[in-house]
Amino acid sequence: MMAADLIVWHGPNTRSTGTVWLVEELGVPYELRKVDVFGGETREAEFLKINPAGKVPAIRHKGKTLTEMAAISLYLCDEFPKAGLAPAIGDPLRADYLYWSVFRPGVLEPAIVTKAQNLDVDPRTVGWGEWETVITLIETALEDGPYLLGERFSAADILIGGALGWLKHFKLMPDNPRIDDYITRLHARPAYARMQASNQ
Ligand SMILES: N[C@@H](CCC(=O)N[C@@H](CS)C(=O)NCC(=O)O)C(=O)O
Repeated sequence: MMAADLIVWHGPNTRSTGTVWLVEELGVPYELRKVDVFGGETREAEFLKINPAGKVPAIRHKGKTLTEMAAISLYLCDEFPKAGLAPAIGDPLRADYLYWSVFRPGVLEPAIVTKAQNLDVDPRTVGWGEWETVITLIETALEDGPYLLGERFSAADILIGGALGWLKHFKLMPDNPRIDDYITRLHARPAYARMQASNQ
């Protein structure tokens, strides 16, 4: 059997679930390399050669290693455009797609950590603002359709919806009918179920 051109380093039940979900949605062959994050493997010399930051996800494609889940998502959707997970350059939805893809690490992630760890920050001096604002922005985007881009599912839903799913799981977010429906809709996707198998 030929080696897959795409390798995904994944720590079961960590942020890299989003990358596995993405490649399952893309429907491309890949080799899954599991990393024991909770056992400390990400801090070992062998893994640090792959990602010196000591974090999953990481991918290797065409001999090039890439880390950071949002960068990986943007890269893979452009490399595998047939899956239609990214509006093409020139499509008016491209702007929203880029906005939400960058929103995950730039705004949502730090807002989650600030809230979860009860950190005291001045919302005017940090780049992500207040928790309520962040959630309202997502809720408002979902007014126009089942997904962040309206009727169109995209890789941005995996980035944002993936984080929201973790928030619900860890009971960090109160009930919110629109966001709860969104998470349920995303979790019903066959690719999401296939990703869950990789967590075993
Ligand atoms: N900035 C990274 C964060 C990824 C991340 O936080 N990964 C965690 C798993 S949830 C990790 O690998 N932690 C292992 C460690 O710090 O040793 C991204 O967006 O991809």
